[in-house]
Amino acid sequence: MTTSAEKKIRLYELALADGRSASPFVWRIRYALAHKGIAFETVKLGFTNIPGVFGGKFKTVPILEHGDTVLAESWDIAEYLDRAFPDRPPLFSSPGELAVIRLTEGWFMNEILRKMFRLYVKDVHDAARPQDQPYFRESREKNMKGKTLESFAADRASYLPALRASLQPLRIHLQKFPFLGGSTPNFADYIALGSFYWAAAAGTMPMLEHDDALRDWLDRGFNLYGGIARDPGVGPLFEAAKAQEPDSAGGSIS
Ligand SMILES: N[C@@H](CCC(=O)N[C@@H](CS)C(=O)NCC(=O)O)C(=O)O
Repeated sequence: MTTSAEKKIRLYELALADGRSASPFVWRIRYALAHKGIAFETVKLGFTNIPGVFGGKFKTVPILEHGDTVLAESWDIAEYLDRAFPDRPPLFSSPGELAVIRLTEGWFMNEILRKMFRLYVKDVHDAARPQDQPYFRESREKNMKGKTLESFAADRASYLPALRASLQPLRIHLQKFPFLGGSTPNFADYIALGSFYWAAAAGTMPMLEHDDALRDWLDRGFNLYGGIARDPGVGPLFEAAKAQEPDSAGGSIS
């Protein structure tokens, strides 16, 4: 009999024109696989390739294939990994932890990721493979009540303050703990970190102020598992430090 560990794992991911895998949902699973120490093969799909695999059964990635098991929906995949690999470090060490992370996921999706999508939707279009761009535009503009990506993104910088403010619960929590999961990272960290990675990989506008208190946690999180999210080609998440304004008297104020 083949054991779980012997069956190959394939992760179907979303590829941008530059070949980078960039999807907040895929990245939480990349983190989850690294957390459990599970090796996997990657299959990169453009947006328009997704209906061409598994007979069009799935509309989105990530899709995970493990032997005869194939499933999509990042949450289902995370739960499956714990079931299929019970001898590996758990993503959810108790039903209570799972429930609280599910709450975090709902909050993050509704309060944060929605705002990130608004800021970066035009960037994702521009970064997508040329053959995926018409599909991406049409599908997103349909959801934006007919507005063009350009008009939707035109005043996007004015939405930054609201996004930054909505990250405050993370900052408060991270004053007390190194990770959202406490002393070690858990799936809540991966949900958030995957989204920040995606914004940096596809975005052209830094999301956070230079001195944002999330910096240390983001550094720790991107460095996990041998620097899983360290990619020198990815854009900055932080604005550059503002140049020191010389005061009008030309001297320092003591
Ligand atoms: N609820 C899904 C969402 C996945 C999702 O929206 N994936 C996007 C990539 S970020 C996708 O595959 N989109 C395909 C499309 O828009 O056609 C999950 O958690 O896995």
